[in-house]
Amino acid sequence: MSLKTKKTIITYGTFDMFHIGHLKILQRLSALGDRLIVAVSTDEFNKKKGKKTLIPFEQRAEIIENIKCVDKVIPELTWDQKVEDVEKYDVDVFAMGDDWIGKFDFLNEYCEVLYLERTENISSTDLKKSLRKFSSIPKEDILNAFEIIEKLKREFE
Ligand code: C2G
Repeated sequence: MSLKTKKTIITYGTFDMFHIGHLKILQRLSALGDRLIVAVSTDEFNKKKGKKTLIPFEQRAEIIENIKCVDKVIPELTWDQKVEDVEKYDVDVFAMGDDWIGKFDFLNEYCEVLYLERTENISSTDLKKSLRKFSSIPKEDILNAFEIIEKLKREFE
């Protein structure tokens, strides 16, 4: 009987517009064990989730792959792959942010299930909203604003 030495953690997400909330949860998950596997949702799967992403899957996966505390990145293609992943990678802990609380309790049959507190006041959705607001400002208005700032700057010099 082989003694299991490495504790494996798995989590899932889109990680669009990677921000501090994403980093914090990955760091906390990694601290729970020895190996952290992150399943990154593909663009096709996000369409099924009704989620539009700004950053394409390949780039989101590459960013996560290069986060120090992440050991492995796999694609998330469907809602139904979690049991298979838990068994395939011999996972000890499945964990998500608490915006998913209770949604994956069925996995308790296969491994420990945890929901961690989200980082407040930051989300990809809000970042995208701000970008949309910003990009909705007519170019002329932005140029005018810069002109006014330039004038003020000259007056203060
Ligand atoms: N998160 C967080 N704090 C934030 C924003 C996000 O801790 N301020 C966490 C979420 O709770 C989640 C992870 O970061 O655990 C990734 O979040 P999303 O990219 O929004 O993931 P989502 O699109 O909800 O995908 O099968 C599950 C899905 O793939 C989850």
